[in-house]
Amino acid sequence: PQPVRLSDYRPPDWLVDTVDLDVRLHPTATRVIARLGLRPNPEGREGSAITLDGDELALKAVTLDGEPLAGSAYVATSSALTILAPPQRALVLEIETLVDPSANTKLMGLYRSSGTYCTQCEAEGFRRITYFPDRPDVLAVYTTRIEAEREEAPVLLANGNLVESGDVEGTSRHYAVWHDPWPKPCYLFALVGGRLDRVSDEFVTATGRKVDLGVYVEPGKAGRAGYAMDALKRSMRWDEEAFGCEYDLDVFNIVAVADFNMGAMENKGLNVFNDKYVLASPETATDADYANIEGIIAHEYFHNWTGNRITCRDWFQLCLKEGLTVFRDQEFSADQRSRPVKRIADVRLLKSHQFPEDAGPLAHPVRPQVYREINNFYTATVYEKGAEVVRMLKTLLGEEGFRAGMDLYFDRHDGDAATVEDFLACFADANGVDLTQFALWYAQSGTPKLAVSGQWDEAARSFRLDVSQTLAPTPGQSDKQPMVIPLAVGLVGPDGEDLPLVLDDGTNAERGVLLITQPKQSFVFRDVAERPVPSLNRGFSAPVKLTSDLSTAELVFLARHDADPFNRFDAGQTIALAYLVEATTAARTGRALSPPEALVEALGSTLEDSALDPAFIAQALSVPSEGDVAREIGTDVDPDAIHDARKALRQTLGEALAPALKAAYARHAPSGAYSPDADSAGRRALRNASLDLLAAGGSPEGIARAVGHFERADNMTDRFFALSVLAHSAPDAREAALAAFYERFRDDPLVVDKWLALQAQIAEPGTLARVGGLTTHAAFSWSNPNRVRALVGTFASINQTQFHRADGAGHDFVADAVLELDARNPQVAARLLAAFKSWRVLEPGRRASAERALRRVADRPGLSPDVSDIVSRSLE
Ligand code: BAL
Ligand code: ZN
Repeated sequence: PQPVRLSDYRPPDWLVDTVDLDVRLHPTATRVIARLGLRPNPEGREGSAITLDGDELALKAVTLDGEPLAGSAYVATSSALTILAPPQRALVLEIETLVDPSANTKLMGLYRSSGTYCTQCEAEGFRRITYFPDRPDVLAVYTTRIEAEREEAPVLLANGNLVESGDVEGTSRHYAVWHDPWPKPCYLFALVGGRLDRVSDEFVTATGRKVDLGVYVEPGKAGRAGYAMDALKRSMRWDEEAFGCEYDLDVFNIVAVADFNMGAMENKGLNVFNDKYVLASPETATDADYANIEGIIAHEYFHNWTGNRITCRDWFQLCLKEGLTVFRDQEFSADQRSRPVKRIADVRLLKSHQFPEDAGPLAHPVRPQVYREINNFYTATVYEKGAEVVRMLKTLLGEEGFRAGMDLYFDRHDGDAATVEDFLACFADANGVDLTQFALWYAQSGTPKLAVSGQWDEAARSFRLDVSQTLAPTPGQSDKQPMVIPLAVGLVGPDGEDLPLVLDDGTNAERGVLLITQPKQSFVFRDVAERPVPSLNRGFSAPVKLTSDLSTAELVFLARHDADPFNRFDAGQTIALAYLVEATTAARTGRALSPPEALVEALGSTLEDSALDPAFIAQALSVPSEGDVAREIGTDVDPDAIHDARKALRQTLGEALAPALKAAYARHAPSGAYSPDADSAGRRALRNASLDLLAAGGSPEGIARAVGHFERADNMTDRFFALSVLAHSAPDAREAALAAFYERFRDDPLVVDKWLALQAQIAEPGTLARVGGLTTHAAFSWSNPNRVRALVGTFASINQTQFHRADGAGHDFVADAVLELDARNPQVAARLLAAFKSWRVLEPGRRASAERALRRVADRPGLSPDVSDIVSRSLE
């Protein structure tokens, strides 16, 4: 496909004010009649044709102002319908098309999931329903009539409010008419038809609007939708309180479907969800599942203002709604749960998913300048780094300044299709600041590196921090400019208390934040009578890779005393990471390695600090992943050596900390029935982390404890965690436990996904054959994205030793899977292929096999635009 460039943006030539849809559902021949109220755009090109996008549509009829159009008056191709020489005035174009929802395996446009008709239109799926100017800056008011067999689809839903419903006289069919008064781009269109159960509730908004809430699920699953409904109501209240955003329709519906490319979709008033992010019960969902449901329900709801009321001018502005909405859902979850633990989890996700993206061939700015396939830009960079950029704005402007900017954004741009410039201008105007340099965060890709060193001058009673920033070249960007980096810092005195941060000019570092804007800068703090330990990038105030001259002893000190919980956690991780890098080299060279005493000391203190939140301790006990270590090493990576080093470290920690771990395990035994609340989840997390380290060495005692934990578990969190411990650490107990688990949950696809994913992660040579075998298991299907992601996606993204097998068979397997999937579902195939994103850092043998696999994919004729884009960028 031809590249699309931001610099080529032009306003649409024609606007659509109203869309009246009549959708007659049929399993293989759904008839769509679209009546579009069009008018020339005063800002478009004069006298232009009407060009509408299309994809896999069968055109049946076209009329203009009620008159059939002569064949010579339009051109219809597979990708466009062009009305030639239309009158340059307001007109009504009616288009009749046929689509086949049952044949739609791409899950874009109108398709069927377990018999339910549903739609997915973002980014460019609406053109698979009818011909339309499929771009986010064309906003229209939609009225949707849906008609279906009553027996097949008793529930008929679309955006907005229900205005009419009834039987189609003399037939077995019925209909419903929905009207959405809020103008919206077509990517927010949705309809659903099916046999579904409903969980009902209501919400009264701050100004007294009563909203009917519905969560629709497959028959028999309503008992598992209660938590999602509860999360929805909490989200609605929170958005009023935190941002003054109130809901604006009489109805808000959520529909859970089993086949879905994404996590969920924020269609106006009718969110459609992957059922993985709706359905939960103590027996089937883990604490992490509950937290994800809460976060994603909130995310999609929050889009109602950041995405729907204010949408994006073009797809380059995707971060405008996604980064901002991720930031908002992160804040919501932080308020509902433990703020420090949420921050730790978010940064872990950023580092594990976004940092490698930013460091490899798929690196792109938060706002890309060019794309060949927009589906490939729903990335960790746009979402997670996009959220970090918004967070930095808040750090720079403070709570009130940030809120003032958001208020102005909602005020100024309600109803608009906006840009990143519009967004930043609101913060600049509301605060009287210049954000020109800050805007580089949207334009420059790559993770900035920050090197910091400190010097205490005893005689002058001062402390100097020298900071330098660099940003390495990334694809398409060889020269970089210095970024604005808000660096939150503390100076921790010998007693563990923070010292005042008075700069040498007598000013205070505002809110403890140093503003880095130059390649090199120094900051001198005065009245520093004793040697402090600097705590740097507190709360992970900027998404940078920071190196410092802190000694291991100073890191241990911070792990014990830092008032900033994130840095307290991070100090331990930094010690562990440095040790793992050294241990990896030792594993490859056969060199001797000293024991990890500093880490044992730091974690020992953490475990024994009764003032700490158990969820925090659990995070601290979780040593950096194999991917984290690979990224830290950065070149000539040998995944086997990393795995061996990490395994040995976990075993050593389990042994050295055994008494404290056993005590923590015993102290956090369950008391009472399962509850998904954060405190209870934190206790389980610490108990399970203790169980895990105690079993890491495979000792009979540790394994027996895990077997008992598995057998006695009364909830999925404990049961699955114990199963994971057995799968990874107890080859002899593994198979029986896996079989028992499968037998118990074989009829529950979402739980079977856990079973598939766990087996895909086992770091043993037999795993590839196991995963290959599972692709023919009755529980697996190439058609369901959740199954594919659970089995093949987990193998490729988590199992570093087996995906990157030295014989190349792991790479070949994933390449074959990509090719198998591509004809069916290009989006899922492309996402899977992106697992190769760090291939260039591998040692030469593995690098060569990854390249061979990528070239084999690239050479396959007829690749989808999605896969072709990822493979060509990966090889560039
Ligand atoms: N807009 C796509 C799904 C999401 O980010 O909410
Ligand atoms: Zn989103």
